[in-house]
Amino acid sequence: DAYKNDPERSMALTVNSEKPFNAEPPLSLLADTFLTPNSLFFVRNHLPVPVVDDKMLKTYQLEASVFDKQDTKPKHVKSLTLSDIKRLPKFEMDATMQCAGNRRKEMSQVKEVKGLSWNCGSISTAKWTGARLTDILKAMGFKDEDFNKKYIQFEGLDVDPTGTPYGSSIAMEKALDPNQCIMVAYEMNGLHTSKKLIIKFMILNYYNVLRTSAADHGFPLRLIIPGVVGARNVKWLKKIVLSDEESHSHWQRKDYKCFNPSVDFNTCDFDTAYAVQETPVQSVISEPSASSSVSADDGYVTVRGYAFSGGGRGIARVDLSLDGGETWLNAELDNNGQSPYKSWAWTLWEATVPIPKNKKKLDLVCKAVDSSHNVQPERIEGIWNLRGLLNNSWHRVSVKVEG
Ligand code: MTE
Ligand code: MO
Repeated sequence: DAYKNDPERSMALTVNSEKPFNAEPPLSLLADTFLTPNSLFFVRNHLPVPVVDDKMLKTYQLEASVFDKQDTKPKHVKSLTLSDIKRLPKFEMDATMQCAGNRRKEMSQVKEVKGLSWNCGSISTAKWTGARLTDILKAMGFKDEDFNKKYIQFEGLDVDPTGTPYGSSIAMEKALDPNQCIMVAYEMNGLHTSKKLIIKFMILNYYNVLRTSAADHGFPLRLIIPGVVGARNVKWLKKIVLSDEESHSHWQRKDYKCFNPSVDFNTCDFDTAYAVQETPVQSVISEPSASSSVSADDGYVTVRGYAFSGGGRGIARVDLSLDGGETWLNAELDNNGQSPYKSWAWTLWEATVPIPKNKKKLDLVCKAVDSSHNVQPERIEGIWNLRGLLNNSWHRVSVKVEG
């Protein structure tokens, strides 16, 4: 069993698949806090979690090189140890991770799609601490001409049965742009490898709990490309390659691509389709939940949720409807003080509104507008794609009114 060394997980997660492990927090808890506790952070693994023991940590090296198709072997091979990386200027950022498959379940209800049946919880937020990717590349000693490549590729420690690792790539211009805040994290909500806490928790005998809570999310190093779909944020980061080619990883080339709604598995051409990168504007109602009811006697109902957009675009507005989208009101936004063009984390929103008289049912709908005035599409049909990716249609929740 290749998964026998997988870490323990919180019982609170809703499991979509055991091997590989894929799970999401309950929607009712998700938007309770700006930062998602590590034990509740959604998990999306394609492969077994790699074993990283103390012995391995001592000799852990992040490797990097320049490599192209015509090359017989990698050029300018460099590496840094974990302590080298921890000595670089510390960079800290709150960022939301969202799987491109978030809300796939709703898309599959329109027409069958291939993929894990995620509800609205394959999204979570953490405070990441680490070093900027550009600082790492500079410290490795790459020269200007090495950066004249079109792409930068990333590989994880996790491998498939043929020994091929999980991988991704992004454009070099993006990787080198300091405004994109791309980083290699060694702490997640302060609990990744923070020595002080480890000592404190070792005394409390919680050391292993801590270890396992970060094991699923990339311990000891995890790439964070904020505002870009989860798939490019390589966990257990081991290797970087500067190249004129995109990553050869299955998940870069043969997956995480969208097609028009008429394209099926017989007609899709993965080679010419664009690889998904920045995530589109999204919002979800986390409370009340779909099967619940509200009491007319209370007079008011509080509706809450999250909103998020890719590329650092902040949330300008969340519109809420109680009548299926006929009329709208504005929700109150809490973006935790993020700047509108560098919003790497979600915005939580809330509205307390009078329950309309003589209604048996409320048809709640939310839609967000980002700082570029991108809006969510009303219907799924127009964005349906065979892999069920990037469902950001209006989110609808109907609740009964009692009394
Ligand atoms: N990195 C590696 N090495 N292996 C993986 O399977 N899954 C990706 C990404 N990085 C993955 C990976 C996908 S599709 C997503 S959505 C995010 O990690 C999920 O991150 P999380 O499990 O920390 O929530
Ligand atoms: Mo994902």
